[in-house]
Amino acid sequence: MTNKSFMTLDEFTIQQLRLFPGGTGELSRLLRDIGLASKRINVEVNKAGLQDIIGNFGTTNIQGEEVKKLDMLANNQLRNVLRSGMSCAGVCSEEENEIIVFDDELSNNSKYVVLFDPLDGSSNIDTNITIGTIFSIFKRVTPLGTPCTIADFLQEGHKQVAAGYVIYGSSTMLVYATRLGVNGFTLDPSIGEFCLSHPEIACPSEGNTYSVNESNYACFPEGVRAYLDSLKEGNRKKEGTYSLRYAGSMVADLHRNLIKGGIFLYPGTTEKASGKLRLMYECNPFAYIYKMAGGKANDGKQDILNIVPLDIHERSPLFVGSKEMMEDLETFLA
Ligand code: AHM
Repeated sequence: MTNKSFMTLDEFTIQQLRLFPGGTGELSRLLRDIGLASKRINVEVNKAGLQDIIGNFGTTNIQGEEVKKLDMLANNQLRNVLRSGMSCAGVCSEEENEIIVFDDELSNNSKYVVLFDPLDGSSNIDTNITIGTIFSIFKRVTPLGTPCTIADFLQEGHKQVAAGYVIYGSSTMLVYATRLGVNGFTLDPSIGEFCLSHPEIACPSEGNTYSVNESNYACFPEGVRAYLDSLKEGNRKKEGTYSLRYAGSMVADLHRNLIKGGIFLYPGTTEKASGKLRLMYECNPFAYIYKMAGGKANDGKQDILNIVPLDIHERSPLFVGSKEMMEDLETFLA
């Protein structure tokens, strides 16, 4: 096999910048910073079993969930790298109670704020199953030169300027979307760079896979149950039936479905009407990525990207996937 030369993440973002002559390069710098933080997280994830970083940190987050040591480590890496990069005005993390305003001269003059789930699927850490980092970037609505405020973060998903994820799997990949499209970069450990391996990702309009925690079936809304029943009967599939694939780590499930086609469902239940997933750190970024790749996402009633957030930690049901599978689901939910 010959070694092809792949463009690095930095080279790619600089090339994209050339399409916008007035661009300041701030977004490119932010993506570089997120890339750097995730390379550091990747190192820790890779040797987690060899260090005392598996298990609980000993606290619970604002959602009442146990915080893992690696959750905290990843959170601090992202927060610190983004703070010292000075290309964003502040951040907001699933693991922090409040927004973090950087409030120094350079940061106050930055156009962007970043939201992230530092380590999604963290209940899988202890068993070496694929986990990920998810991020979302908004342009500020408050004036440059002032510290950012909560209003900069509480924006509808369609106002994201970029969103992406890093998947710590059999290889480590960074995938991000802007209105120019969705591109995937695989970490080449020999040079320590993310390299463009999956240019212009398009989600197939149909797939063979559905991903859902079916143990909650009895508590799902009727339309969701009817849709799942139809999948088992083959639904509109011409041959065979669908396969259920659920890692319990949404980055893994949604990455597979993005590349191969499929649908992911995390509905509300009779006990938890809004489900489990967080609008700002999980639903919005993936809804944006799928939309830019030709897929769709909704909460059962409306496009995820149109939800007006009221709280940085609010939850939402999530249905996201290949366009035709989503349209089919919509007929059951209607
Ligand atoms: P986390 O933020 O505690 O990691 O939870 C989010 C994860 C998602 O990655 C995954 O899709 C979901 O929780 C799985 O939940 P469940 O175990 O209820 O199926």
